Amino acid sequence: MQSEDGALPVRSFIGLGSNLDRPAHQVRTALTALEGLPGCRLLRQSRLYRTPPLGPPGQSDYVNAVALLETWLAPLELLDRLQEIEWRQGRIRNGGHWGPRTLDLDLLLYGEQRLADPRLCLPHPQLRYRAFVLVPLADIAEGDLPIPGAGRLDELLRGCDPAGIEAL
Ligand code: A4P
Ligand code: MG
Repeated sequence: MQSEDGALPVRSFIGLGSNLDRPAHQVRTALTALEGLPGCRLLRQSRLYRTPPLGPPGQSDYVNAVALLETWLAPLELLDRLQEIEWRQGRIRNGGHWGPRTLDLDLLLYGEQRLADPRLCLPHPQLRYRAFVLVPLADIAEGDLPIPGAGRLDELLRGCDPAGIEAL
């Protein structure tokens, strides 16, 4: 499919995470919202995983998943749409950086684009280190998926520690 101006879509992976207010429900609701996003098509979604929290101690476990979109939106437009979904789902930030949240949507990859905008870094700078992202990503991507600046998905998976991560 092409947009009216003939532009081709880009494949973009989105990371979903929640550890407040029925996390699995938050993630499923967000997947439904991604399915309805204008200018996008939801192509694949990973299983949902329960994952140990990274960040300040005392947080509950997270539920994480990854979705693959085909999108005609520019990267910053897509980020705006993701942040609208976060706010619609009542994102509460009461734990500071890396603290608990009802919904976090991270733009992990936008094709093979690299970007260092004040509002958007691509690929997501933490992607390469995080088993709670790499494990669900591997559900829906090939091992040779390029992560610009970091290598291939299968190499990164070998270097991460999946301890405590369980499919729901
Ligand atoms: N921003 C820049 N690049 C991006 C990108 N690629 N995708 C900017 C999304 N946003 C991006 O993010 C702050 C700003 O980053 C945004 O306004 C956007 O312009 P935020 O999500 O509002 O703030 P934050 O979440 O507190 O910080 P940060 O660094 O984004 O945290 P993360 O990386 O999202 O990590 N443990 C487990 N098990 N599972 C999790 O999902 N998540 C976090 C949060 C911590 N621990 C976790 C999990
Ligand atoms: Mg975030």
